[in-house]
Amino acid sequence: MLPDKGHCEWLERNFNKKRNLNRRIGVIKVITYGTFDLFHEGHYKLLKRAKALGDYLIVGVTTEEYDQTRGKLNVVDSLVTRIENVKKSGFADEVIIESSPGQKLVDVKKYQIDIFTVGSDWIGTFDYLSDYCKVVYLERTKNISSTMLRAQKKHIQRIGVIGTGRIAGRFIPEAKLVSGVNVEAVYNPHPGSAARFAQKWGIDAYEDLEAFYGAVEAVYVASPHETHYSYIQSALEHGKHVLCEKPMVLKRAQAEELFALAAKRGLILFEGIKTAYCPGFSRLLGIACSGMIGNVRSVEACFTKLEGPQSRELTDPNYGGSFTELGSYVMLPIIKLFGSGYEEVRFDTIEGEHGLDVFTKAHFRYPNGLGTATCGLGVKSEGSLLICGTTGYIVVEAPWWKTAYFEVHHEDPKDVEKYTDRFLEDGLRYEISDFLSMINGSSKSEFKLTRGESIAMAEVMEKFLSEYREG
Ligand code: C2G
Repeated sequence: MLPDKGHCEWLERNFNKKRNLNRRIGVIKVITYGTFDLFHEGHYKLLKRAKALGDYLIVGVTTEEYDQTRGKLNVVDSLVTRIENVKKSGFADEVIIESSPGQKLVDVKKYQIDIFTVGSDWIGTFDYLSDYCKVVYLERTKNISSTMLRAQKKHIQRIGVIGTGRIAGRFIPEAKLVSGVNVEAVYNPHPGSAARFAQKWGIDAYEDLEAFYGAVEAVYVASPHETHYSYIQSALEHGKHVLCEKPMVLKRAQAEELFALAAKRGLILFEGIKTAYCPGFSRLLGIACSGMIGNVRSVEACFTKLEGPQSRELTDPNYGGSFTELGSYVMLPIIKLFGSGYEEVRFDTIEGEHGLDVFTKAHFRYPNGLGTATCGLGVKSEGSLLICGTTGYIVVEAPWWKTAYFEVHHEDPKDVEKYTDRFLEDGLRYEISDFLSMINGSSKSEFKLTRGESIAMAEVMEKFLSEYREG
């Protein structure tokens, strides 16, 4: 039974009475929350500062289930270990468990909290609690040295970002949800760009590439397409693992050379096409290959995104256009399902200003199947994916590249199976998590986007550019 209004008011009065009593006897109660996985000095300093805000510190440690619902990936330590580490810090007077999203408000009332605090990476998120207690955001620790973790034989990968555009800005909050990585630095050679970006995200700025490489162990390349090749090469030569935004490179030989260099140096090189790593897409491929729709004979993928006429995508005469921008996505299901050995690929395009393609269809012919990859920056269409087989078809709801819902249909229109998966926020956390597992020696994610597949996509990009730009 829900408590009635009168009861709620009584509870409220009672909480306030107890809180006033706390204050009269001079006890200031502080509460904070976290996963506290791979306990490091960022956590230690946060707890120390939290304790210094008052007299009695309560720490809420998240359960595995709650972390899963809020989309935090790769949590390594068990709840018991994480609680023990919080206790060992010596700052917690009481440890509680956080198991659901609405719990903070309930706890603040239940424990008569005076101050709620978390790190500055959460600024604004918990302002709603300020009706009940003071809300303090403590400065997050930027760089985590591994001293504390070395003692536990664990390690957090220090990642640096090359480039400061939109996608780089999406990467940072997503990386925060992957336990075991810490984004610490950003590089951009243009004066002021790195500093502005770093200020926004609380990381270090570099305009000097050597110094940047000195500060990190792995890099995320999110610079303009044509610069990927040289950044990947220099990062690998400096011994850094590389996660590169799509399209990784624009020539087959470059992709081959870079994968060979990474292998020689024992480093991971990973093309970041986010769809390839999201749970729904993996399930979709599994079903398509399982024989549930017979043998796959046709794949049609479409991705359109309208861009303003002044955007880089529609004005850069060399590397703008819809296929360089979106082609990796729409090629992905075709190459995944039919392989890299297409017999023929040909392109139809509609050109806009600057000689750039605003709408492109790439037609793939395989010995036993056909693929159509459609993309547009100046023509809008349904963002659909249709996979046709000899006994049925799969239709993925738009936007299919954030695979969340799809249906398997058969000859009988009533015979439909429905599948739902989660694709959280910008979805970059899945590729970051797989990149990290590969760095840590697991090859379980390698099949999601193989070297051969990345090389085949670079080859198609090269063909397209040689026909439509250089040609
Ligand atoms: N923290 C920090 N510096 C770091 C890393 C983390 O100050 N380099 C802080 C976080 O801001 C948070 C606490 O340490 O206040 C715990 O961090 P996490 O374990 O990453 O937990 P988080 O995902 O931030 O969860 O309900 C959970 C809370 O919302 C916080």
